[in-house]
Amino acid sequence: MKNFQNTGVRNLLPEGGEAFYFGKILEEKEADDFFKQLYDKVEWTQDEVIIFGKRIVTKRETAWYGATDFDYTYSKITRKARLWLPELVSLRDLVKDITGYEFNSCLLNLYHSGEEGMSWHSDAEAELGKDPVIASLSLGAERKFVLKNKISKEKVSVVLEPGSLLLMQGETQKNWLHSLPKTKKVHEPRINLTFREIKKIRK
Ligand SMILES: O=C(O)CCC(=O)C(=O)O
Ligand SMILES: [Mn+2]
Repeated sequence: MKNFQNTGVRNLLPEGGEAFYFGKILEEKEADDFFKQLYDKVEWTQDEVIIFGKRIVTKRETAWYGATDFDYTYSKITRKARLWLPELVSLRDLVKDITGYEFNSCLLNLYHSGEEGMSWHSDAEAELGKDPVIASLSLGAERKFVLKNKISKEKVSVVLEPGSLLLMQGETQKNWLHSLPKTKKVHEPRINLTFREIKKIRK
């Protein structure tokens, strides 16, 4: 596990995991360009979730990309990943330069406005292995991101700026939930990229 404390990047969590907020790693113009390219080029699909046995289509759109067309299961639905786009390779490599971590897949989320968000969860799918490292890059509208300790319920929030990077590692997924709360204050879209390492590739 990598330690970023001496780079001036602070761990937001008081205990039980590590969430490092690196702030903006892209200049405004670059972040804008990536937003536009990904908005147009990514094969967005509406997210389907199963709640109490019912299939519900959410407004938020998602897409998975990676080095191979592996199968992934997300909210109980299995789909095939698409092959990296050049923009995703650039961002993946930038994230590697900054964090030292290599990722073989990326989940993208498109929130059309503050009316869309993501409810409390942890990223603990078996494919990610124990104590996954997740690098989250934000583009577009600024949104609040909240972490909540599973036992103490203590909350920690951070505003994810456009072009910024957040890295979760260690026991964060085991001990903390996270969410992107809905808000009436935001009317602009946001794209979030979470780079992940799928340990067991299924095809
Ligand atoms: O949009 C975000 O910042 C969070 C996304 C997230 O938690 C996820 O995709 O698992
Ligand atoms: Mn998540």
